[in-house]
Parts: sequence; C-alpha cells; structure tokens
Amino acid sequence: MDEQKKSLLDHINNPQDLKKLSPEELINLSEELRQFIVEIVSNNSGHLGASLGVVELTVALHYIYDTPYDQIIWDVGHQAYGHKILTGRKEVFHTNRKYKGISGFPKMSESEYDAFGVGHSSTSISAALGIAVASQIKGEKNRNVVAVIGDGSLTGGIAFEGLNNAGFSKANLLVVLNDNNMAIDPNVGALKEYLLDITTSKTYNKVKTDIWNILGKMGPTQRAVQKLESALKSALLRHSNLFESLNFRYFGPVDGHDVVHLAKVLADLKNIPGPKLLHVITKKGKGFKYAEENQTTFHAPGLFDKVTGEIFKVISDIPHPPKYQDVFGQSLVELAEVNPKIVGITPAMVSGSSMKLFFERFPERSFDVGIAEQHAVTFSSGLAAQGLVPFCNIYSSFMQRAFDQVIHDAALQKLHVIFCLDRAGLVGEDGATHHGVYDMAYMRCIPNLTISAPMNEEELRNLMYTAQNENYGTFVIRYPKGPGVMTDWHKPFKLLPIGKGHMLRDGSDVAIITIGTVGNFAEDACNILLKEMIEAAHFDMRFLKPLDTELLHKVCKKFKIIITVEDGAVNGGLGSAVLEFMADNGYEAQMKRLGVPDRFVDHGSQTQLYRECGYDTQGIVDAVKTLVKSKAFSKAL
Ligand SMILES: Cc1ncc(C[n+]2csc(CCOP(=O)(O)OP(=O)(O)O)c2C)c(N)n1
Repeated sequence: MDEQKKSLLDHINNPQDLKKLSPEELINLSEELRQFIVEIVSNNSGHLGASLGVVELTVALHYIYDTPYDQIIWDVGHQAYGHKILTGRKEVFHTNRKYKGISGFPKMSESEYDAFGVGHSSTSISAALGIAVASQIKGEKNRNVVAVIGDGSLTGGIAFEGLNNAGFSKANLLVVLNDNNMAIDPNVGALKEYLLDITTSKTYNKVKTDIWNILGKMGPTQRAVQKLESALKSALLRHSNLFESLNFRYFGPVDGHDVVHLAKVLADLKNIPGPKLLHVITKKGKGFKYAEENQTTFHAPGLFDKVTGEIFKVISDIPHPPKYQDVFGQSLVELAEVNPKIVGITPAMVSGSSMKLFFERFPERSFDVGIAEQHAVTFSSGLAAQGLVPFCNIYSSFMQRAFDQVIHDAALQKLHVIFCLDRAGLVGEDGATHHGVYDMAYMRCIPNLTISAPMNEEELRNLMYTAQNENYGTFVIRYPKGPGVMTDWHKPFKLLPIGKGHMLRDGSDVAIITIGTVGNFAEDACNILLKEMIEAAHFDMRFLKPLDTELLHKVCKKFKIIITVEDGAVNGGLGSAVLEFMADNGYEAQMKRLGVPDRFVDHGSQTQLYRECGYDTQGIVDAVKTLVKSKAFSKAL
C-alpha cells in the first residue's frame, strides 16, 4: 500500500473525520481499513473473517449515521474491529484482546460508540428495539437505531423474538442482515435456504427494485410511502416476504462490498420510519484471499503470515498434550463406533467443539442445529425420550441460555442426555462474555443431575464412556479450553464410579479439595509446599454432584485447614458445596475457597487470568501458607 493511500485512515480518528471524505474516497478508506485489520490480527490473533466481511458496511454506517447519537448494535460483536478502529481506538487496536487492553467485542464501558455490550449471539434486535423504544419515550424522534446481525445469528431464537416484537411496534429501527451464508462453519437450516432463495429469485428482486425506485421518487412523507407501499405490495408481490409478513419493510438484497451504493441506500432508508430490514450480501474474509478461501479456519485463525496466509503452529520434537476438545471429538467417534444409539448435537460449533470428526464419520447421526442452545437441549431431550443417547456439546457460557431447558426438558424427566460443556472455566482472550465460570453454580441446584469434571484427558474419556454406558439420567461433563496435561492419553476406556472422588496424596497440615483440571495446579502446589515442609493432602472430587460425602467426612474429620479450588465462580460452586456439607454435619475448619471471585473477569491469557483470580499454582501455595501460618500463630498464642 503506498503512503498516499495509507494517509486516509491516518486522518480518521472518529466518524466526524470520516464524514469529510467524498463517497469515492470511501473505497480507498475501506481498503486501508481492511489492510490495517489484517496487519494487526496477523500479529495479535483474534477474529478476522467477520470483520473483513463488513468493512464497507462499517464505513457506510458511520458515514451516514450520526454516531454515537445514532446507535449501532453489532450482533455477537466479533465483526466490530472496523467499528472500533473508526471510533477512536485505532491507536490502541494492537492491544485488542490482550490483558488490560481493549476488548475483542463492543463494550459499553469502553466507548460511547459501543451502544450495547455483546459476545453471545442474536441479541442485537431485542437490544436495538429497547433502545429505539426508549428513544421514543424520551421524545428523541430523530434518533436512528441500527442492529447489524449475521445470517448465522439470525438462527438464534431470541432474534426471532426480537423481530416479532419489533414488527408489531412503531419503533424507528433498521435491522441490517449481513448475509454471508456462513456462521463459523457453513450456516445451516431452512432460514439459510430461504435467504438464498430471496437473494437469487429474479422476479422477486425485480419487483422489489421497482418498488424501491418509486419509493425513492416519492420523498419522505410517511403516509404517502405507506400508502404506496401497501398498494404496490398487494398489486405486485404475489408471495409476501418473511420479514414483510412480520411487518418489517424489506429492502435489498444489496452488494455489501459496494460502499458508495451502500451509503446511498442507508441515506435513503434514514427517511423511512418504522421497522425496516436491509438485506446485505457479503463475503466472509473479503479482500484477504486466504480468509475468503478458508472461511472457517480464518474465522479466528490465531497468528498467521499476512503474505502467505500460513497459520503459525508451535512446532516441536517433543509430543504435546492434545486439546481437550480434540480428545472429546475423537473419543466420541470411538464410543459411537460401538454404541449405535449415540447421536451428536451441536449448536453451530461443529469445528470449535471438534465434533467435525463425528460429523464426517456419522453424518446421519450428527445434528448442527444452528446457533440455538435452548433448542439443542430440548431437541436432545426429545431424542433421549426415544431411547437414543445424545451427546450434546455446548460451550459452558452459551449453555447459560438453556438453563430452563436443562431443568424442564432434561433433568425433570430424568432423560439420558449427556451434556458436554466445552470451554468451562476462564477462557482467556474472549473475556467476560465467554468465560464458562457459572455452570457449576447454576447446575448444582438442579435435582437429578450428575455433574462431573475430569482432571485430565484420560478422565475425560472415561467420564464419556461411563456416561453412555448406563442410563444415569442427565449427565454433565465440563472441561476447559486448551491443551490437557498428558501425551499418553489414548488408553482403553474404563468405567468410573459415579459420585466418587479420590485421594491423590495424603498429608497432615492441610487438605486441598479440587474439581477438574485445576487439580493439576494443586498437585504442583503440593510439591512446592513439600519443599517448605508443609504436607498438603490432595483430594480430587471428580463429581460435583452427587458429592462424595463419604470422602468429605474423612477429610473434615482429619483436617482443620481446608482449601477448595475450582475453575469457576466461588459463589455456588464446589467451595460452597463443601461449606454446606460442613455446616450440615457440624464440622469446623479454617476454610478458603479459591476460584473466580464475585465480579466479571476481563480478558487476557488463561495463565494471566488464573493468576489474577489467585487459583493458579502460586495462588494455591500462597493460600496454604497464609492459612498454615495463621493457624500456627493462633496456636502459639
Ligand atoms: C449464543 C452464542 N452461541 C455461539 C456463539 C459462537 N459464535 C460466535 S460467532 C458465530 C457465528 C456467527 O455467524 P454470523 O452471525 O452469520 O456472523 P459471521 O461470523 O458469519 O459474520 C458463532 C456461532 C456465540 N457467540 N454466541
């Protein structure tokens, strides 16, 4: 890129600067913005394809609308890098997703241009409607509210709830449907087919263009527009459009990479009141060849070479432990080879959950249900009601959406569904919206559930094997993001006793009780403490529910200092369960619960965040020493 071209973006610090450009200059600016995103993301990692796909849309929106007074709500927010760069965060964009840096998603506390915080999908229409209605109530008649939602996110139920409600209101709301035919993997479902249909139907589009041209000539007066539109609609449109049936005025489809035309269309739409939907066709990864060609990989590629498109992987002669998700994916295939009742369900995370292997091996037993966690849970429950054994894999933080379905549709009916909660615990760079830290707290109160967490890859396999082997009712297995701890993990399956923990090492000074992979931190901590003459015993519970009360009786009888460690919220999780057990059984001890404190934790690497929350190896060592010292001190008094 030559210097002259580069200078356009150099001079844009906020949308007011953008408005000084001519429509034609927007073309060059878009290209510069795209290169800037590629440059930083290649060095920094993050989401790539989605932001590249909406570069022109982002430029056009900020060119036409008067942000931040006018409000733009990005659905999911993984596509909002261009928005961040154009709204005062260009200089800090290199800190994107880094510890103490800016967030990878729009966040209200970060910028006045971020009208609504996001991270989980399909919320934009509801939030935008709320903002538009509030503006009406406050008498802010000239305020525009825009929701930008992808075709993938539109498959989420809440998006339909929002459309349904908005279509019935008189809110001044524009929904921009960014249709790239992709979620992370290719988008799925009937809606996708429908969108393709209306995008390619020549007759329909000709009629719409005619209406659009006439509307353009009519001028902005509401009554004339409405009258004309309804007359034309009934006269010309034989088949109503889905969005029009919901009382939205549908415009498009338009080319989402023609920034000049987009700006013109948006300017025209500003004059049309009420709920409107603009259907924009884009290409995910647009302008970066490798991302266009390999859209799933370049959704969030990690570090890569911006010239060759090569994705950097750690190369080493020493074998590395696999990711938990890959152990899950491979083990599921092995189990399904033997058990024909096993079916696999994912809400749009085929690649992310490593279910890809299962999908390839057993296409007829595989179900990607779209970004629809609630549906995934109830659909799985239906399958289980007929005797199949569903493995329904949902990221822990997205499972929050399906709380009622787990209770009402699975647990209450004692259905044999196996919920595998990937990304449980602190997830790192995706930050507060994505940390899977509440599942233990919100599930522990549900009757009939079995809740488990493996300490390593071998245990993950054995829990999966155990869960499908016999009908134990609804069974939850939570495991974290990232690599495990074993290289020799691929061992024959073994049954594990339900609701039983185990002692990993005995000691006399303190008991450390853990659940899940943080047990490995505890093991390291015990070794460090031993060098300092502190003998810590370590008990791994493996099951949060049913709780191994026999083991806890033994621990509480012997130890007067007890520390619990969990990769989840301390409020309501393992530590709370142990405290409840102690209170119910009259035990007393000096007690410390380590885990995620009662606040939202921002982004950073997992290592940085474990440190910040104080439950990494060092945190456990420090906590033990503090308690042991205070005990010794009180004894001495
Ligand atoms: C509730 C929820 N489930 C899953 C995800 C994970 N996720 C992030 S982006 C994405 C795909 C979104 O597709 P789309 O809206 O079409 O946007 P695109 O990436 O194609 O631009 C998914 C499934 C999420 N963020 N929120």
